Amino acid sequence: MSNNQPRIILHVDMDYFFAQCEEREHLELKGKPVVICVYSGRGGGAVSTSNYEARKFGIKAGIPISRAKKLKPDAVFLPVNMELYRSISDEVMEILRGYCTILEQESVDEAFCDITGRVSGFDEAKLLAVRIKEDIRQKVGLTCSAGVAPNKLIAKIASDFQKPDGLTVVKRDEILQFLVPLKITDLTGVGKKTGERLNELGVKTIGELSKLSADELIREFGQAKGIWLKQASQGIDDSPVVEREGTEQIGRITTLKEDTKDSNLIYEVIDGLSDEVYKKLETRKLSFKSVTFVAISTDFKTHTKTHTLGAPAKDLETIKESARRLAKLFLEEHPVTLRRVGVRVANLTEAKGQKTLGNFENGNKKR
Ligand code: DGT
Ligand code: CA
Ligand code: CA
Repeated sequence: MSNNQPRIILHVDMDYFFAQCEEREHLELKGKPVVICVYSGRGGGAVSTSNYEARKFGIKAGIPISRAKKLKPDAVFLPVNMELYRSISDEVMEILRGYCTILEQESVDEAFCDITGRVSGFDEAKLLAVRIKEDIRQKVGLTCSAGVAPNKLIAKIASDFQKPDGLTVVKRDEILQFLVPLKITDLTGVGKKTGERLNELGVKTIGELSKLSADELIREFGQAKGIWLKQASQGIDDSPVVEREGTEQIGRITTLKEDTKDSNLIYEVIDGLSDEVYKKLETRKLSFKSVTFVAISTDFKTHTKTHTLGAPAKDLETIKESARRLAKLFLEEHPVTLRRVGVRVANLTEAKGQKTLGNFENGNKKR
């Protein structure tokens, strides 16, 4: 790191993410075992994830669907609806972004936030994490688990430490006692192969791993991995939180006052959402290259329509116009009743230079 200020990193991971998204969309699923399935061509397939009710019966990610059906025949089995999970993921990431200086989205359901500059220390960081969890619960309707620590490695292990709806804070001087009893496979980056080899060496816990010398580890696993294992076992990790290019999107989604297919009502809502998206872009001085209209129909299906611009734009009109046009096209193609609608922009870049509005308009009108 370029400065010496101790870092405070927050890691957020959504609880039983795909299954919890389905619970949000289908309230009648609450309390029932829910299994999300990836079906393969020939009627087989594997479990992608399951809610905690289903996990009680031994149904977890990776097992064959046929096995899950034997374990709990009357569980609810649903196919993956990635569009839904992506749009809910965008809602979560947008909230997180509001609380941190840098956000690194690691996967659809988790992210690292560098909150160093936002809080005075770990006590305040804990309060902030509580507030973020509550905000996600209220605005998105889902629970998550969070970890707060001086680096990414420990923050990630901490978020997984108490699940679901957990919060674990590990201060610098607590790192070693936190790590010592944990299994080596809890160390993010120790996969099956490394884990097995370490087991053969009689090493089961991170505490035991930390007792091996760097030389021994390098001999076993090579220079890079050996050094990494030595450092990780002591909770040392200097990797910075970095924004992943291309993953960034800014979106707003809302539930309509009533279910409708009336385009005028929908346009009105889109205009409001476009305003909000624009404000966010403007404060962060970003341009976008694509606009997406998101529609969730009353049958809970999520649909999206995206328009990619010829050149980056940063003006409100382009967002509004594109979103309205996409909505119009969508409603013509799908005469369905809508429950929620959203607008998002993506392919974000820094709005460089002093291009005039005219320039942008010329660029954008050539569609
Ligand atoms: P958690 O975090 O333990 O409460 O449960 P999840 O379901 O959120 O687990 P996580 O964070 O490892 O994964 C996030 C989502 O990614 C999960 O909801 C479904 C998907 N996923 C996880 N593992 C697999 C897998 O083995 N296959 C497939 N297709 N999807 C997976
Ligand atoms: Ca998760
Ligand atoms: Ca995850």
